[in-house]
Amino acid sequence: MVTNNTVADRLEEFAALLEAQDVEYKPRAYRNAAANVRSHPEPIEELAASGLDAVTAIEGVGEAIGEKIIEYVETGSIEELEAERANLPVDMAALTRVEGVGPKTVGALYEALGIETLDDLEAAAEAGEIQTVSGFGAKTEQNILANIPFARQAGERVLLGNARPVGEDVLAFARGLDGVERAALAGSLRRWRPTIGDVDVLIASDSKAAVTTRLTDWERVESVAESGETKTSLRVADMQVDFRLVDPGEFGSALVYFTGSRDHNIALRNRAIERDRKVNEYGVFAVTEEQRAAQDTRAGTRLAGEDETAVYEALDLPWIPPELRENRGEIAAAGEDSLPDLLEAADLRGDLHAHTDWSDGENTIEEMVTGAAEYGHDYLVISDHAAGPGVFGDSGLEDDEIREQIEEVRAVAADAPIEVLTGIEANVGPDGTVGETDTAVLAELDVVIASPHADLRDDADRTERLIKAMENPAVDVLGHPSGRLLNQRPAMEFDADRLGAAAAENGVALEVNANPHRLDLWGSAVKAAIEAGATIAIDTDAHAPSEFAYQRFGVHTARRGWAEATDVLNTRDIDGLREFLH
Ligand code: DGT
Ligand code: CA
Ligand code: CA
Ligand code: ZN
Repeated sequence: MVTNNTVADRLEEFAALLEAQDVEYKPRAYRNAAANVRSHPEPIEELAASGLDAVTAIEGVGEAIGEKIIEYVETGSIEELEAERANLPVDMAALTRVEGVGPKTVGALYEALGIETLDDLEAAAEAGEIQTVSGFGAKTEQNILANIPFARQAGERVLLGNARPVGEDVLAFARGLDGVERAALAGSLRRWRPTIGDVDVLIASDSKAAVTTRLTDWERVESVAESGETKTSLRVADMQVDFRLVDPGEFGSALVYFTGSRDHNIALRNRAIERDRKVNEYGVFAVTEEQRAAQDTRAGTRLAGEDETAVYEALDLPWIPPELRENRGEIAAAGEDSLPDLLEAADLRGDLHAHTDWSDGENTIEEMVTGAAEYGHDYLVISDHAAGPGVFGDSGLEDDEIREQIEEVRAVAADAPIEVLTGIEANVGPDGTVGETDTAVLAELDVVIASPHADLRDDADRTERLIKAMENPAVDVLGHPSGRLLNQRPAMEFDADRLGAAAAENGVALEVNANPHRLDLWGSAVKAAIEAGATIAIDTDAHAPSEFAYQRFGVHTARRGWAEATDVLNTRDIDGLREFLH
């Protein structure tokens, strides 16, 4: 099975290898093709089977690239790619995960020092060899060294946004199999962590051997890592998928156990001990001390096991939503019956952050508005980038362009089925200043989003930097406050309590950016900010109408931060929103 993702990864690797050897133009073409293959709705295998015309129908895929794609689908490798790999035998994916190290750096360091792996890179930086290479200084060497641990860890985890669709496909497949009584996602995917180590799927069945065969026979399985009576590990879409098969009567307790988190499970076990009970993946049992010490994991009187709610009830608790199961006070809150009434997707009425082709978006204002209406929103804020430092290229809007866009947005709004508000996204500089837009222009806009895009590890006090931005009277929303890019760029560090308090004081909403590369703010920061009195906004930062669907990642991230509908700005109706903005 060859997936669109695998093909895209190969094309990107090809691009990087060429770029490392200073080849011009081609890398860009290969990257562009990779992005289009990745997002193409039809399976690349089927297109390749129908021939070159079908493959080159994908945008950005010409004949040369199309032939390589077919070669890969048919033979599992690409001759020219193998030749480039032999020319430059480096672990390109791992090395370029180090912030500040791009393909050209990899090429130069291989040429000068023979660096092939992250370990080589670390050893060379520690030995002070990198600063001896022309074009590299001591500071660069220090930065590389500091960024290696992040890169190492980033390589091991997949973005929630990529893992979730894989998990949902797997779950739908499992649920359709003969012999499967119940099935559910478990692990970090069920808790909606921002990154995922592996996909966990729990299955209740009385015919485990037959179900296991049906799982391993699935056409989307790339390889079988392990296959036993109760546990099977498969590779699907380049991810590890762990299946656990359990008796239907133990499905609920197994679901609690395999959903985790580990710390939540430990806290549950301690609560059970206080009540002369025992909880494990097989059930909740009333036990004597003798039974507790017994080898038999099912010793004692069974109180629950089949259903998750009953498992919690047997520990004198209401059911706890999976997003809360991180041992951050949820068991105590549940014990007092004071769990939050969590936000739900249906509570959201609009999106406060979207881009168009006026800056770096792909679509017109009208197309974005239509997309938002089709998604079901009551309102949309158009918030393209303002010109200024931190905005890449020259895509940001100058003051006169912002004025022009305001007119255009109002014209679209006049005929739109939903409310459309004017807005801008301005960069937060290292000193907390917000963009370069004239204050008179900012005052004309309905919404001003201030977001950090660069200088994230500037030595200044980062909390102060963000607070200063929020103190700017024009600012309504602090966008993706940490500037992190998951697996690519660490978060700017700040004190979430102080940030939340300042947001409340200045009437600024803190964004939960729902783009799967960001998820910024994240659970613990949302929780702290809300406790400090802040209002949050769940925004997709959509650059195309299809990206309005990122909203669910923002909703579940906010739920990880214990957010209720009343904590979230865009659960308000348009009048409530306007009231907050004034
Ligand atoms: P991941 O895969 O790294 O994103 O994170 P999880 O939480 O999915 O972890 P994973 O896949 O290793 O295990 C799934 C769940 O199984 C985990 O959340 C809790 C449970 N679990 C696994 N091993 C242990 C263990 O040694 N002790 C306890 N208490 N629970 C465990
Ligand atoms: Ca997992
Ligand atoms: Ca696992
Ligand atoms: Zn944006």
